[in-house]
Amino acid sequence: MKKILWMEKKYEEKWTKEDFANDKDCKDFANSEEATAFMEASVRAGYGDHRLDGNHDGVACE
Ligand SMILES: [Ca+2]
Repeated sequence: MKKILWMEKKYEEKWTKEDFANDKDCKDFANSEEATAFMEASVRAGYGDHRLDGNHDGVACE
């Protein structure tokens, strides 16, 4: 839980609603951790998961 909170803090202000509104692909992220943080933030903001987690295990672009 602490790690998740830290991740959210780390990425908290990285993206705007415009980023969430544009469809993102795995190539738009440096790594899986960043893609997962984006996916979770986008879902929280109501913009969906951008289909970044193809096998639905909660980890994007692994
Ligand atoms: Ca996955």
